[in-house]
Amino acid sequence: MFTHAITRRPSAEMANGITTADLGTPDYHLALAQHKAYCLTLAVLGLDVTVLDAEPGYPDCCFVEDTAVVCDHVAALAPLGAPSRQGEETSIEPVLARFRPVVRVRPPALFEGGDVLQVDDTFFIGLSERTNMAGAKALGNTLARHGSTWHAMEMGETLHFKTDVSFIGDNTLLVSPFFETAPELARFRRIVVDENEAYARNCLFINGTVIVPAGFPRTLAAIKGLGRPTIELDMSEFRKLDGGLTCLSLRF
Ligand code: CIR
Repeated sequence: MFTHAITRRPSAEMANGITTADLGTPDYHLALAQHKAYCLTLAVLGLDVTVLDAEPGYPDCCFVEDTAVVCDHVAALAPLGAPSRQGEETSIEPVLARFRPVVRVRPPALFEGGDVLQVDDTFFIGLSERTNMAGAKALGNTLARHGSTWHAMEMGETLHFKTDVSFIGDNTLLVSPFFETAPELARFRRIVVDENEAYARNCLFINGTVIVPAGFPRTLAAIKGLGRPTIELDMSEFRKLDGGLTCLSLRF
């Protein structure tokens, strides 16, 4: 069960965030409203939510997931792979330190939390343009010292591992076709989400409920078909910056 989340409000500078999407400029005020709904949803699902202010100079700072990996025993602070985001982790450190001992991984090892999927005490670490093998090893070895196992995962051309793979409980993953047969994921039931609903591969599983981005009816129906409670959230403004549901929080 998760009991806590850390989020950070969108930045008034978010229009300058990194993006590969061709969906237009995010509307800051709408993003604030969507963020509020997101935080409220986590609270309704039982989490104590710490909401941090946006950090000047960091247009992508609301995607707080990328700044750390938090497990039961330790929080590993990320050396972020995107140059414009390096430094976002600094102001997260004292907040995490209230809950966990914090270790810092340092460059040239690089990782971003969006590349790290935790299922119980196994961690899948995607090797992306933001996460290198040195980063995966440094993070994996830190987690292993606390009894976890980890796998480095080769990836296709996607931003983060969790852009393509998310855990929705009951031993089930939503995956892109790229991961349909990945041997490291063989023990899971895999629901393949095709290109038409690619954004919905990133869902957020919180204490038995699956939060699904609004507007992806086939993925929603597939999850409901498993008998899972679902909540839909409008993520339109974060999607314009390549951000999904998991990106907006650290959960532990
Ligand atoms: C970035 O490119 O870093 C942001 N615009 C989006 C980060 C999304 N984070 C995530 O998938 N965990």
